[in-house]
Amino acid sequence: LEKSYSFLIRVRVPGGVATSDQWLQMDRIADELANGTLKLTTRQAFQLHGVIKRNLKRSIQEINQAAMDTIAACGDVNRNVMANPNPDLSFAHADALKLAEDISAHLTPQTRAYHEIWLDEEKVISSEEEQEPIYGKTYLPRKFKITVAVPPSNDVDIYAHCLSFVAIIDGDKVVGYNIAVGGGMGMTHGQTATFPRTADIIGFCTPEQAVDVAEKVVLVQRDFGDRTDRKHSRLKYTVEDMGADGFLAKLNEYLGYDLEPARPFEFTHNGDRFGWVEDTNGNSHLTLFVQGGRVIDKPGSQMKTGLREIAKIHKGDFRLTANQNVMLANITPETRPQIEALLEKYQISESHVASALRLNSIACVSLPTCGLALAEAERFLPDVITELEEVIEEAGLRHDAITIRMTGCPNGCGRPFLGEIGFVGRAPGKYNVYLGAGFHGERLNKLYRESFPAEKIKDLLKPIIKQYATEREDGEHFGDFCVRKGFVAATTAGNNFHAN
Ligand code: SRM
Ligand code: SF4
Repeated sequence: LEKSYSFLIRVRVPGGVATSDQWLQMDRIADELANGTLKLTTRQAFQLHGVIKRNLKRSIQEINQAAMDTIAACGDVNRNVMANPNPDLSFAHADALKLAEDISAHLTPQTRAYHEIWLDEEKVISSEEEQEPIYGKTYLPRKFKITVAVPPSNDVDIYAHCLSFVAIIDGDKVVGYNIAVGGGMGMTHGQTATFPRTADIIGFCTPEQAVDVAEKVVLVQRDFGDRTDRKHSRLKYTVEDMGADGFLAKLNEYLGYDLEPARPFEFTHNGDRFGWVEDTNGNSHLTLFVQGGRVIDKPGSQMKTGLREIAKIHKGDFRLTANQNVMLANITPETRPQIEALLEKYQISESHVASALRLNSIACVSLPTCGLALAEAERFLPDVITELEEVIEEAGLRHDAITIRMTGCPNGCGRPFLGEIGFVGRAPGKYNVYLGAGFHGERLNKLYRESFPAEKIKDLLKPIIKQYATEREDGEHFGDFCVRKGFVAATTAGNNFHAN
């Protein structure tokens, strides 16, 4: 008798945009073939947990029938390309989504193996070079991650990824993109040669050049990334070792032309904007908070059922955000009253009542499904926030956004090193506590307490939060305050995350 192996399936959704029908299909597959929940990830993708081995092929086939796939959702290739999730609010967002889709299509592995293995398609014999014009025989040294952002929103966290494009807008036109390279989160506790890193902005390209730039950055990493040590193989180490200038010179050589100098832009936040927004076409968009990205029915809020019922009548689409939330986009004026009634009926209203602290939280999956977890995250962060909310309430900060992120290990799947408050699991019930990240994701935080007991977190942070309430400067964010008051030193660019 074989063991009952269970798997997770990650479904690629470039730019996070899924139709109502795709949502319904994912909802059904989650019920019939997985553990009955839908997980919205920090890369704007779906995950299904608890898919048992005998259901694996059927799940993947049904996902493909819904015009989605799991290709390159994992592995040493380009992963799901992220983009700000609301293309309908401006021309710039539409351009960003299109660029994300174009890059995604261009960098998708060409191999037919996926179709042959999972979709039972006929075997086609071709040489490996023919199959993979970009990745070649040996693919990349490690996973590769791309985002596209439209300022002032940095919700995709451009500084945390291998390569990002930041839209530069002039009047009513996207004139091009600034290019950021060399960001990343993962590290290993106790090994200072591994570190999170914020990306460097190295130049500017025109919209027509952007896909080519993405390809050539991938090629530089393919040819110069470290293939001898997986802990030193992400693009961030290639950029760190070559220096941003050295990397740019090599990239220009691969491009055959020079990138222009980067142009000015400004981010104001890296969280989601919750609630209703109306656009000039008369349609509405609603961003809903999904705690830990887990779409589930629970006492007090039947989010999974409610979103299913909404999908049955919603003529627009569902947009997964980079912060594990969901936007109901392009709600027509005719369907809005029905959707509002369903939101009410199924009590999907947390976005209106939750504290700004909770709305700005991310927790990675961690236990029980993640085999790399050292401590709880998704199941524990909500309790930590409940405790901190008492402090926040007393301090009069209920509506003040502070980014708070927890992961069960230092791989950084919830981008914890960019949280103004970051918790990273060390052992069951023990967390490294980090403070001092920039509010719009521009600066990493710094270690404040090592291996700290979970039950004392509230006592640790209470005095700092209270002091922040009374001593902050006008408009000062919590992370900046922690640095100004000396709780931690600022982490500046490059590898100084571990320096005090
Ligand atoms: Fe991740 C590995 C979950 C976003 C850095 N990540 C894993 C695995 C597959 C564990 C494993 O290898 O056995 C986790 C599956 C847990 C489970 O039970 O579901 C896992 N990662 C996730 C998700 C689901 C977290 C979430 O709660 O949303 C995210 C899925 C993204 C997606 O849709 O593609 C997820 N992972 C990230 C991010 C954030 C991002 O991409 O914006 C990071 C940090 C950014 C970066 O890559 O630098 C991230 N995951 C890692 C790493 C460390 C990579 C490194 O550079 O060292 C690992 C481990 C590895 O690759 O060896 C990892
Ligand atoms: Fe698992 Fe660690 Fe990623 Fe959390 S950060 S999902 S514990 S690998």
